[in-house]
Amino acid sequence: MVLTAAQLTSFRDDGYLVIENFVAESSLTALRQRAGELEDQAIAEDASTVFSTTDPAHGEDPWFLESGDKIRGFFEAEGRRLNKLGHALHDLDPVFSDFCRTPELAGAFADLGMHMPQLVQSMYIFKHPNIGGEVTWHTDHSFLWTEPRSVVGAWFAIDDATTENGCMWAIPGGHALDVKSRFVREGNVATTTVFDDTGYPIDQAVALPASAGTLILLDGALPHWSDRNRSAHPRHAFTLHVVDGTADWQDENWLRRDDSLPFRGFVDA
Ligand SMILES: O=C(O)CCC(=O)C(=O)O
Repeated sequence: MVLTAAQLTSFRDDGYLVIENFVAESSLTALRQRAGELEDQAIAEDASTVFSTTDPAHGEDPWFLESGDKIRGFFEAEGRRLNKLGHALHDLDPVFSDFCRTPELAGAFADLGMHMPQLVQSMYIFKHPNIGGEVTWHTDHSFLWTEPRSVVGAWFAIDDATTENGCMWAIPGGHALDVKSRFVREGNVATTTVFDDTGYPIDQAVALPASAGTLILLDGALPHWSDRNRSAHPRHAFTLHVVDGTADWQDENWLRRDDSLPFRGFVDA
């Protein structure tokens, strides 16, 4: 067991679990360095697009829609820096794959009851000083839908994340609410279908400041948010989304894979 009984209870009750010191400093350094190289490469090639969660236009952007089985850069709206890299870092880059495929992380997902973990999506989110954008309130299930719901997010603080530089926020127990929207792809367009436009009770949200090396596990139905970076300090984070292969992945999900790159687990079968 990687997670204690108390941690499992906390995850079930709150919909999230904060685990400090999950990642060794050397692994953080390796990931930060590799992400920097990939950012430099993306900027040099200028092969990127602006990404903003406040702008639904990315649902029609081939650069985004075709990135499920690639490593692509997405620019901030201001400045020539990346908002993020996505979305198959964990399968295409050995440094990212090694970071994800550890016995500790595999054990944590096994403890959560995931029978056949499939690593479907990864993002390195830079949130650069002063320009790093907001990630609007959402649930991960809306984007990575399975029947039944199974997605769990593993969010890693690569830098210290604070309320000033854009740490995660979540609504404790919010995973018990019905998911209010779904991002549905038809052909080359993905749009959000809203089931309930009342909004999440964000007055109940709590900040989840996290020191570098912290892992936050997030239930797929948990509403979460991060502010833009209002500080002079970077807030790098890496996030990995895992679904259960025993649940049915929905073909209407925006994220598509070429047959040559099927979803994989923590260890090859
Ligand atoms: O890193 C962030 O600011 C947001 C990440 C997120 O929303 C996620 O991992 O689902």
